[in-house]
Amino acid sequence: MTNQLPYLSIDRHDVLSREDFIQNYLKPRRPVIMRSFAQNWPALEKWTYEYLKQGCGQVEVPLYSEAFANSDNDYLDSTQSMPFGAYLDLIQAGPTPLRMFLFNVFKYMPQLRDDFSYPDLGVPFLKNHPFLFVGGQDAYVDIHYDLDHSHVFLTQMTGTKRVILYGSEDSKKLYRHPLTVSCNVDFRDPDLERYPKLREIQGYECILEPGDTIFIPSRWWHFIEYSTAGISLTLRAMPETWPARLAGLASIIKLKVIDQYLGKMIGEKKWYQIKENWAHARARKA
Ligand SMILES: O=C(O)CCC(=O)C(=O)O
Repeated sequence: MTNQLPYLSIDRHDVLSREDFIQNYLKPRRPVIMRSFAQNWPALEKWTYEYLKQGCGQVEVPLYSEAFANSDNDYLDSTQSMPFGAYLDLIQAGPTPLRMFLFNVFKYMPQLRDDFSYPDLGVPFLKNHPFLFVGGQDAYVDIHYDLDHSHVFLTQMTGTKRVILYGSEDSKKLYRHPLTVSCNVDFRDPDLERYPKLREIQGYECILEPGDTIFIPSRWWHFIEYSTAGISLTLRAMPETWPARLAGLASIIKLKVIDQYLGKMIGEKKWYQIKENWAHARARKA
């Protein structure tokens, strides 16, 4: 039987002004879904599977499938590669756990940059780093938050996606692995006997449809499941203050470098088990 947690819904706006966004979502760090963010983007019509295939179907792309829950995989580890066009055919043919992560499609099709814009929402967008995410039905991304503490604006272009979010204050009760931005819980069917503290925190859930943009504030945990095959575009923005930006930089150094070093020293599997035990000890105290 599937374990269900009682999620709250996420605010949704057809139109959200800059001021409302800043006061009610950016400053208090609350997620929100907006239709107005991408309303004038030609990309929503133009970026069909066929169009992308014509533009860069031959490019060999890394693919991801393994969860990092229940394993010592890193969420940035790819498992295989294939030409982008063949991969698009694969996801249209039926469900597959294979997905693409952080794909810089603009390197191969720079003209795509003219098909979207950055709305003025009072945040410093990282304009050199728009990324495409593509996945087959049933693919999923285990819960994590972005290592560099950036804000995420994820726009669904085609297909639908289920998103589950938790605030950064819930890290310990999510059994976060120390020195990482991940944890071992599989949110498709969370094991509440093994992770009882999940009952004490409140998560949020939504289904994203084409044209929806979700704002995931800096350091918010996100789990993503492809309800159908689909494509989304993610724009990122730096946190507003310098201390928060420096904390993001420190996070990259601290988490990535130290975690990898200890994994090599101790052995990946043993280090993973140490982190899992440590996460349980911290959750019990939380
Ligand atoms: O939509 C996806 O496949 C993953 C998105 C994600 O995790 C992110 O933008 O940080």
